[in-house]
Amino acid sequence: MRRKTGIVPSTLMRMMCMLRMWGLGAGAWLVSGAAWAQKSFDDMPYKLDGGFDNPMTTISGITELSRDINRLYLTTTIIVTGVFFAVAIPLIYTLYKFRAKEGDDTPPKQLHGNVILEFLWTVIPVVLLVFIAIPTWQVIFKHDGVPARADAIKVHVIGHQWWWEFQYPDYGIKTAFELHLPENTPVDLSITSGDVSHAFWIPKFGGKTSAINGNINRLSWVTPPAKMPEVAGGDYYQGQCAELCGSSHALMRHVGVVHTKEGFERWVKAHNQPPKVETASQRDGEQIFGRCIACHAIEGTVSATIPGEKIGPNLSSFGSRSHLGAGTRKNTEENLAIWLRNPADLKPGALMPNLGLTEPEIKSLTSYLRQSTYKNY
Ligand code: HEC
Ligand SMILES: [Cu+2]
Repeated sequence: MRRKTGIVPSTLMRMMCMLRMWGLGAGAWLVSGAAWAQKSFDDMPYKLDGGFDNPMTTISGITELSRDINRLYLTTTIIVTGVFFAVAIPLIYTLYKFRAKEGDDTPPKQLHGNVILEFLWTVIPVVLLVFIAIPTWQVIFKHDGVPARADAIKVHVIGHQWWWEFQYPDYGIKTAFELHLPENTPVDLSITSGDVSHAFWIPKFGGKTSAINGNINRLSWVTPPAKMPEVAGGDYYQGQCAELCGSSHALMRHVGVVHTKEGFERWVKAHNQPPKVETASQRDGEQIFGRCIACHAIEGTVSATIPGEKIGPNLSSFGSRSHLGAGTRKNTEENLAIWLRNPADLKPGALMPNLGLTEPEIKSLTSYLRQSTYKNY
């Protein structure tokens, strides 16, 4: 006997009840989970200071590369949405139509070995993959195959545990954390690592790229127009190391700073000027800096004449950096003092040791280092 009514409404009711219970359960989990996450965040000893105008997002890209990648995502999403409905609708229909019915024990008709079906569900996915592969190749070759433009600014990007170094071979500049660039200009980045693998990534510029020791990966984009008046010191676009590289991986940020052309030229001219030593305390600081020069250099001072690779960031124009410790904290006098007292207080595993400096020494050093700024010129 086949029952025509009754089964559907009661099944639906049961499903609705279950969904409601799941919903309530999931809601409770979400609320308590969010409260727990907030509390753990508040209790966390190592926090990042904010203060950048541009959030890290890939969906509102500002370079041609990031827009091309987004278009590719959109194409793929449209195709897979079509596939989803083409599979889900017949599936739901089939589940309903051929469900087990009371009093009907006949086994369903078996379709094993149907050549036409086997052929179709092999060929259709192949065709779909080709439709996704073609635009993917186009984007890869458009941005990867072209030789770097002759007018491009060359920058060597080196990932270190746990900070980013930027070297401008054409300008003799070495810096950290802030990748300064002129607006509307092609940039040719050669990305590598000084130790373990890292990944360079400014989401709004697009093109997350691995930084691998002994290997150079290229990335290029054309910078967007500068938005802010140059007095503000350029537009800051946040980036973050995107490959787990050790205990301070999450505290390894970088920013792209886009200037007007004149602003960039001013930055280039002033960057390597030595700190202006004006007070007695700054003179002391300059002296004490003698203990740091095995690992750090400041252009235009003795420290820069010592040969060999330095393991710490170049501190020329350090006073102008918005943040210190690869974006861990805002670059203020107090935070610099905390850093100098014991770097690991701000950053676990920081490869700069606690140098056992006294408070007066720290005061002189902060006063000296804050003089090393291109904004003074
Ligand atoms: C043994 C090497 C070493 C010595 C010695 C050393 N540093 Fe460092 N320093 C580092 C490293 C490595 C970093 C990067 C740490 C990080 O961000 O993870 C660093 C970072 C810094 C930073 C932050 C730079 C930035 O771009 O945010 C400052 C400021 C600094 N050091 C000052 C000093 C001063 C001042 C001294 C001397 C009193 C000193 N350092 C001695 C290795 C050293
Ligand atoms: Cu890293």
